Amino acid sequence: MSRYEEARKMYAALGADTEAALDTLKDVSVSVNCWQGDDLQGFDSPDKLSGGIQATGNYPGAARTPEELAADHDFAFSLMPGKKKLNLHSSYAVYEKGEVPDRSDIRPRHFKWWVDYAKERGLGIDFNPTFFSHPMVKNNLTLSSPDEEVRNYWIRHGKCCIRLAQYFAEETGMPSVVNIWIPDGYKDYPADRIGPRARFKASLDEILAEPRDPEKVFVTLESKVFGIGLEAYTVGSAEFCLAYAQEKGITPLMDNGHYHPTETVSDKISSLLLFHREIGLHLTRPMRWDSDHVVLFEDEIREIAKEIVRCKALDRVFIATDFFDGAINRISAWVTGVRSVQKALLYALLQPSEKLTALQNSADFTSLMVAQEELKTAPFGDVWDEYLSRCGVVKDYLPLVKKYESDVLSKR
Ligand code: RNT
Ligand code: ZN
Repeated sequence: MSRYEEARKMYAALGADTEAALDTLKDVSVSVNCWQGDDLQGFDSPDKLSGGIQATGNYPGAARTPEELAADHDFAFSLMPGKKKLNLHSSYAVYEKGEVPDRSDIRPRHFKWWVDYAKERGLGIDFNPTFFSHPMVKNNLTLSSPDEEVRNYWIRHGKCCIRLAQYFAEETGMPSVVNIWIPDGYKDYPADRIGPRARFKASLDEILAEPRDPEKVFVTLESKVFGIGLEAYTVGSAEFCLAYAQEKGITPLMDNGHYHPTETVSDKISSLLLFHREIGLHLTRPMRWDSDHVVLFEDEIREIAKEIVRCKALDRVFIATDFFDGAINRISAWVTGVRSVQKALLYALLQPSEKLTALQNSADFTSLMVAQEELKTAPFGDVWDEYLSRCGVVKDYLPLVKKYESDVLSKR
């Protein structure tokens, strides 16, 4: 009997159906953050990364052009099983030689290059306005700035991005998630906390006035607790973003690096699912702060995946990765991170949720504890390997990444 056959029987004895799990997983799409490929540098501004976020490390071979980034995507995607979506930032616009980039006037032609790329590969596109790493971010403020010139510049940017998402959805035939996150905040105690939030609210209202097809374009709003250099106050806090999303009927997005360290996103998912048709997630690995380390197959990511599965919400959660590590081979980082998310989903699909819930409801917490512990040492790896082989993806990707590094990356 093959290892998988053996595992299938062992899981069946625990109450889980491996065939059903494998079948479900292959249709779950993960939106892959393009910015792991170049430490979030983008193509439209020589400015260093700013906005309270940081990529650290100077591993050689980062993509410098759309062609290089696309080639790296192709290679990385070939090593990831399952469905993928392309997740772009507006800073990855492709300009003609001599054209001066202007984020307040980005048009479909600046993204036609990526649309062609996506269409050739049958990929959908998610999108992010880029409210950072730019000279029009003044005093760390964008949509909440008291300077109307600054605020209006970024409102125009937001509107452009909604129009672009509509264009992506129409061209690819797949919905486009357009995620708004602003870095705005203060390093030290502000004198006025409500003013910036009121301006942010008014700016969002203007951006959302942009027409769009709500079945094709999903606007998400991402909150944050604090950023580096912005420790005292964050305009787009959790309360602000949740209340705003609720009132305006847009989609809340939670990044699991954006909460106080003892809060867990896994515990928040069920609450939001009771009040929103869809929710968005940015999956990352915060190491003591919002460090955006590569996602690994760890407890909290498994717990997040379990919540999505147990709530039967795989079709209501926009799952995206958000990490950027410049200290290691960036392609390996991409593959490890995305595979970790997929592993967590498979792990979650192999939980006998109904049986466990029945134990909880009958208050048999002793049996619940034993059953949950038992599952941790079930032969998960054999089911994962089976998934990779059914998807036609190699298990041991590192030799291929090393070869790509010497053939391609080392020549950059
Ligand atoms: C920053 C947010 C945001 C960015 C990306 C690049 O803290 O998490 O989502 O990481 O937009
Ligand atoms: Zn994020």
